[in-house]
Amino acid sequence: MKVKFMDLGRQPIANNFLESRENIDNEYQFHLTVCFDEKTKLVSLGEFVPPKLMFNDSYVYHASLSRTMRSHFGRAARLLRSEFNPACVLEIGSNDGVFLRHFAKETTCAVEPCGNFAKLTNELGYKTYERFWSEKLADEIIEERGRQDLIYAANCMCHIQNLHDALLAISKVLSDEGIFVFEDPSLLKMIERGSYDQIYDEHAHIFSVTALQNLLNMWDLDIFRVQEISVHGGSSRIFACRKGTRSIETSVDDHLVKEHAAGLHNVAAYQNFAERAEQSKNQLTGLLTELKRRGYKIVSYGATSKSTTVFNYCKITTELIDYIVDITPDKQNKFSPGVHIPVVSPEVGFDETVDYAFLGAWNYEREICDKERKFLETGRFITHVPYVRILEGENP
Ligand code: DWN
Repeated sequence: MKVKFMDLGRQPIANNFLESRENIDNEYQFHLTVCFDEKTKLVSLGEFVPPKLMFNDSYVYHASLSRTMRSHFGRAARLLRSEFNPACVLEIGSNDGVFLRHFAKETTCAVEPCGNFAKLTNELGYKTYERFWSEKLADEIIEERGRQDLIYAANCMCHIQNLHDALLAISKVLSDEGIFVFEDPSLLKMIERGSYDQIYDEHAHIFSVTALQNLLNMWDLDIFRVQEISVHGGSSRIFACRKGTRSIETSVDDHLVKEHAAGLHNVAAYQNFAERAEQSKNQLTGLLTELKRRGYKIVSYGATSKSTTVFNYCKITTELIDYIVDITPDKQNKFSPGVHIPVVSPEVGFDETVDYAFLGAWNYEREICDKERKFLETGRFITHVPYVRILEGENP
C-alpha cells in the first residue's frame, strides 16, 4: 500500500523558467505530494508530470557548468575505466556530455531525450539517441551496437517514472559480465539533512538502497557495491550486475543497516521528515522576513530545481528575494518558475549592494564560497540545510 506522507502544495515545472510575465497565466502547475510504498519501500511522487513537459529541446540544466561536477564526472570516468575496462559504454541521460567525453567516441553511445543536449553530443561525435529510455530503444541498440559492458546513468534513474520498464530494458542491453552503475540523490541523506528540496517534478523517486535492492532483484540484477558520494547534497552510487556474476561487497549490507537504523523501512521516519520540512519553512520565512524588515537586500544564489520547491512551498516571492543570480545563460533574464523571481547573471546582480544571499545551490557551498570571497567581506549566505541559518562567514 502507498502512504502519502508529504504535501508540498501546488508547484510548477522546476526548470520552466519563463521568458516574460505574459507566459505566467498559462504556467503548468501540479500538486506535489510524496508517497511511501510499504511493500517495495520506494519513495515516489504522488503525481507524475508528463515527461515531455520537463525534458525537451529547451532543457536548461547544464551539468558541466560547475567545477565540482566537471571534476566529479572526470573522476568517475577514470575510476570506471581503470577498474572495469569496458569495451563499450552506454550512458543513459547524458546531458551535455560531461561524463561521456572521457570515453572513446567509437565505442560509446548515449541516450538523451532533451534535443538541445542530444544535438550537442552528436556534434561532439558521440552517437546519441534523442529518445526516452525504453525497451524498444534497448532492442535497437542491441541490434546496432550489441550489448553493453558499462551502462552508466547519473541523476537519471530517479527521473524515470516507470522503473520496471527501465530496468527490463537495462537487463536486456547489459552484457553477461557487464555492470550497470548509477547515481542519484540519497534518500538517507535527504532525510538526515532535511533537504526536502530534493523533491520536485523531475525526481519521480528518491532512492534508498533498500528499495533499489527490492526492485533490481525483480530483474535478476544484484547490487554488488554502494558508494556514498558527496555531490548533489549526498548521493549514492550503485553498482549492479547480473545475479551471481560478482561477489557482493560489504558496502551493500553496511548501507542497508544504516537505512534500517534510520527507519527508512517505516513510514514514521517520513512523517517526521515532513514535520521538519514544515518547521524549516517557518524558520526560513521568519528569518528572511526579519532581515527584510531591518532593510537588508536579499537575493538568491543559484536558480536551482531545488529552490523552485523551496520558494513555491514557502511562498517566497520578490517581497523577500529581489532576484536570483545564476551562471546559466539559458536561465538568465527570465523569471523563476511559480513565484516569478527575476534571474540575472552574477556579473549583473551579485555586487556590493547585496547583504544576504540565500544559497539555492547549497550543494556547491564550498565552490561558491571560494569564488565569492569578495562578497563574504561584507555579505553573508543563508542556507536551510541541514537547518535554517546564516552561514558563518568572515563578516559581518
Ligand atoms: O537531477 C537533477 C540534478 C542533478 O540537477 C536535475 N533534475 C536538475 C538539477 O538540479 P538542480 O537545478 O537543483 O541542480 P544544481 O546542480 O544544484 O544547480 C546549480 C545551479 O546553480 C545551476 O543553475 C548553476 C548555478 N550555479 C551558479 O549560478 N553559480 C552553480 C554554481 C556552482 C555557481 O557557482
